[in-house]
Amino acid sequence: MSVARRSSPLRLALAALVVVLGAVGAALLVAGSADAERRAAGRVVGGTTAAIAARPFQVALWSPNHFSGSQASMNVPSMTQFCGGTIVAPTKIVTAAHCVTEDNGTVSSPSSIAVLAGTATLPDSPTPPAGARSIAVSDIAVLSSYNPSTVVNDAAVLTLASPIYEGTPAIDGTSRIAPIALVGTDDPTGATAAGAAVGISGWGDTTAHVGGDSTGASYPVDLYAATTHVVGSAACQQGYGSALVPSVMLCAGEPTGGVDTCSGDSGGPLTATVAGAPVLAGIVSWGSGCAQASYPGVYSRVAASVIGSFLRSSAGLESGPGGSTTTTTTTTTTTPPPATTTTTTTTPASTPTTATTTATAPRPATPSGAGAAATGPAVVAPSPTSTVDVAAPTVRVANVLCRRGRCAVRLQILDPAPSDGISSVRGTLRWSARVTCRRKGRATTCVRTRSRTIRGTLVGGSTWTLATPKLATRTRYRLTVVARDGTGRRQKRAVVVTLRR
Ligand code: 4AZ
Repeated sequence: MSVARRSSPLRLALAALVVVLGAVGAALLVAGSADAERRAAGRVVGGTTAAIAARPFQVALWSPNHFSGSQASMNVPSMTQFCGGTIVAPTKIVTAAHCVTEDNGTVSSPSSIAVLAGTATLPDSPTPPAGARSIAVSDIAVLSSYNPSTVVNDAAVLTLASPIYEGTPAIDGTSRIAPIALVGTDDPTGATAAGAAVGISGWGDTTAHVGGDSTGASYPVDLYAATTHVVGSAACQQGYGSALVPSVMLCAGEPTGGVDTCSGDSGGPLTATVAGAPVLAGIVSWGSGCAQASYPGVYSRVAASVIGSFLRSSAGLESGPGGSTTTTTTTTTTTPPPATTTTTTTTPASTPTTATTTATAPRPATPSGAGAAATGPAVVAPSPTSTVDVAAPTVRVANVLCRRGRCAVRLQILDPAPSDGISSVRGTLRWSARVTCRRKGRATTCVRTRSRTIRGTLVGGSTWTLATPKLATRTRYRLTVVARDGTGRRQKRAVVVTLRR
C-alpha cells in the first residue's frame, strides 16, 4: 500500500528483488488495458507514512534466505522484507500461510525467517535500528485447511525464539512494540460489518494496478498505513464471483478503488475498532490487482471460527468473546500441494503478433463489462427444438491470480444448450527468450520465441483454470486460450491474456 516514492538505488534493488523473487504476488495481466488503467488510477494506493507507535503490532517478516541467490549477485543487503505480520503475544506472530509455505506446498523452514518489530523504516543492513528488534522464528504453524490453490484459510502463526516484548505494552501511541487482541468469533460487536472503517498497513507495493501487472511496482522502506472500509460479501462477490470469496474471507476497499493493500503487504494486519481500540480482524491475503474498483483487497477473516480458533490455540490466547474454545486443526505440517495441471512442451511456434492485434482483451476489472465484452455476441443461437450442439462455447477471463511467479488464469466457459460439454481447454503460452547462440563460430545472444501448451483443469461448474509454470522476470508472456466443445467447435473470439512478472 502507500505512496510511490523517489527511488533510491537501494529501494530499486529491493523493489526489483521483491518483484523478481517476491514471496507473494507476482504479476500479470491483461492485454492492452493495463497501462492505461494504471495511469488512470495514478501511482498512489492511498496510504501515508505511519509511525510504528501508531501500529506497534505491525512487524516485517524478513529473510536472509528468501532471496539469497540473487542477493549475492546484486550486492544488496542480506535481509529482505517479504511479508507482514502481527504481534498477538510475546512470542507469537500472526501471518498468512502463503507467506510461509513453499511452491511445493511445504512449510518454510523457520530458520529462513526472522521478525522485525519496533521500526517503521526497514534498515538497509541486517542490524535492527535503535528501538527495533529482530528475532528468529523457531516454529511455524500453518492452518491445516489452508488451500494454496483457492487461498482459503490463509493463516499461520510463527513462534519466536525469544519474546519480542516484555511486560504489557499497550497500543497507546507510546509503545513501539505491542500486541493486539483478535476480533471475537462471529464479530459480536459488528466491527467488521459492511461499511465499517478498518486500518491496513505494510511495506508492500505502492502502485495501483490491474490484476497483477506489477510493472513499475514500488516498494517503500517506510511503513504505510491507510483507513479503508469493509466491503460486504455480496458486493465483493459481484466483482470476484462467489466461488472465489467464501465466508472465511473478508473484503475491504473503496467503491472507486484507490486504497488497498498490495503485493508485499501480505500477512499483515487489517484492524477494526471495538470500544475505541484496534483489534485484528483480517490477514492480508490476496486480490486482483491493487486498488481497483470492484476488486477490493481480500483478507482472511479472523472472526471466522476456523481461522480465529486456529490463531487462538496456536498463539495460546484465551478464546475471544463469543469465540469457541480450542478445537483446533492446527499443525506444523506440510500443507496440501497446489492443485496441479498438466503442462506439455511443444516446439517453438510462430510469433503471436497477429493474434495480439485481433485479440479480445478481456479484463477482470469492470464487473458488468467483463462478461459481456469477452463473451461477445457471435454465438450461433440454437433453435429451441434443436438437440444438437451447434453453438460454439464462450470464454471469459474471470481473473488472474499470480503468486511467486506462477499465475492461475480462471476462466468461465459456457457452451449454450443443447451442449455436449466442453471437451478441452488449452492455453498456449508464448514468449521471447534471450539465449546464447553461435554465429560464425562466435558465441552471441539471440532472441528465440518459445511456447508451451497448458492444459486447462475444470475447477467446478463452468470454471476452469490454466496454471502457468514459473514466469521469468522482465518477460512478456502471451497466453492464448482455446476452448472446444464436445463437437470440436472452438470459441469464436480470440482470448489472449498478457502476463508479466
Ligand atoms: C499480494 O500479492 C497481494 N489488493 C496482497 C494484497 C492484495 C493483492 C495482492 C490486495 O500479496
